[in-house]
Amino acid sequence: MKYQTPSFIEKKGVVLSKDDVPYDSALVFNAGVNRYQNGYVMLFRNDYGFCRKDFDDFYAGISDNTTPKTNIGAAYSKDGISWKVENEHVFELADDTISRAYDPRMTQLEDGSFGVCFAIDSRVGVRGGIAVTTDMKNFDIKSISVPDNRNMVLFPEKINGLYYRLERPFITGSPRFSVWMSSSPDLVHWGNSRIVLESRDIPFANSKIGPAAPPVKTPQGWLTLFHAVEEQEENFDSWCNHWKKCYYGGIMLLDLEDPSKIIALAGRPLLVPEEEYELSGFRGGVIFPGGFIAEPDGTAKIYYGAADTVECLAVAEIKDLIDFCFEYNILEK
Ligand code: M1P
Repeated sequence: MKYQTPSFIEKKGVVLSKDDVPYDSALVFNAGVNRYQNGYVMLFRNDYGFCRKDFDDFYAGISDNTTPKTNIGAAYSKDGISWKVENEHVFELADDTISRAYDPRMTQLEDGSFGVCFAIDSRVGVRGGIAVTTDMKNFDIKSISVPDNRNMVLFPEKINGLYYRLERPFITGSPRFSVWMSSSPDLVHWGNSRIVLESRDIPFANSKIGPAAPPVKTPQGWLTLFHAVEEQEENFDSWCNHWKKCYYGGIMLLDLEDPSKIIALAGRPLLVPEEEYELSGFRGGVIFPGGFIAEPDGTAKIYYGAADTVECLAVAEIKDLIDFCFEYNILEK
């Protein structure tokens, strides 16, 4: 691998997998995580109804049971490391046009409720949904975008009286999708859309990028994770044949008052797939951060899906994350 995860990042390994789920489960990944009551809550993506052999059979021309079904499960933890999954899944969307909702990201809003952003696959394109919940059981859907947009994530505070979200619309005819930002008075009506970051500005992306977890507020700015995709020459070890896309975690610092302005952006990846559980799986080589929690002791927990197969945790000092943005800042010419 041409990059390495910096040494101040401590990878804690897999914290949740299909083996922890008491209902049909093939792949557990791309979770949103937050503090909840006296511990933590995780909403995770649960793909089910198929297994590795189905893919092997598909490529051998024997079967075609490879259409993903997905629901969202909930898990709880006292320490953010050991998790217990609820007996039933908590969220699933499917109707005449929608086939599934996936990749939840969760932000605690100022009134204590949780804004949950999720992607939707539908007959008419990919859409981004926003729901509000207080109990992780009832989800009040506030808005669903027009196609094609996803990877939405809400800021935890209103800025100048408005909600803000990062998002990733799909650009017709280009594989180099960019990160955008919109604002809203009520989580329902979204507008004032602006571009924040272009994929071509990221030295470790030769394809798309996307927003990752809810930004963390620091005195220096909004510390913000994103994912960046670099197509490689070699295949990763994957259920899907010919998977060559490497997904890195990246980090930047956004202006507190105007988060469409980037203060500093590290020109090298923060999280690089290099462990076996990151390199092999449904789609090997994928790191997809969705949870970012600042702890009172100055550390941060970063939760990420690995290889589209398991959910993992990495820990770092917030100070080191900020220093990394400035030390490798590509905006400083
Ligand atoms: O397979 C890797 C990822 O591919 C998509 O990500 P992106 O939004 O960058 O296109 C999503 O399907 C995501 O769930 C998946 O982890």
